[in-house]
Amino acid sequence: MKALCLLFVAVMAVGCHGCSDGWLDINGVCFYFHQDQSMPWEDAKRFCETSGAVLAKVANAQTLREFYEYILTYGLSGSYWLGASDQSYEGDWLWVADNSRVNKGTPYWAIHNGIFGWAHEPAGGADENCLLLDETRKYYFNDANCNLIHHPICMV
Ligand SMILES: [Ca+2]
Repeated sequence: MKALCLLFVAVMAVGCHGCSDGWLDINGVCFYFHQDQSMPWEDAKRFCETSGAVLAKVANAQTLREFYEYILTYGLSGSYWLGASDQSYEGDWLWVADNSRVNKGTPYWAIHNGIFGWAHEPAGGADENCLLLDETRKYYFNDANCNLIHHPICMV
């Protein structure tokens, strides 16, 4: 998207407008937080795809930080589905956007207090195979049951 914008500017010598109104622009990647829509993970994935988008990928720590700032700035609530799961192979988390691996640990995943002290999510095993930006975990990553009803974040 960014490269396309730069090319467009270079060739046409006009401004690049980036994301559509209501979309969050992070370095030319556009995100929409659908707070008015709630559904299971598979439906959220399809919901984004039917509009030519994809369920969101958090590509780096800056994206996670900007998501959190956006949520605070606009007073959003609820938890949001992200486009990753370990449904194909337990414990192997992949982004649907490009089939790349989800980074583990800090600064992405929430921590929980288990039998052996503090540990990072994911901890749900085969019952929790979908990636949630979890309101109850200060919007860090958490593995959740895919049938739960949450809001989609779409990405183009
Ligand atoms: Ca799992």
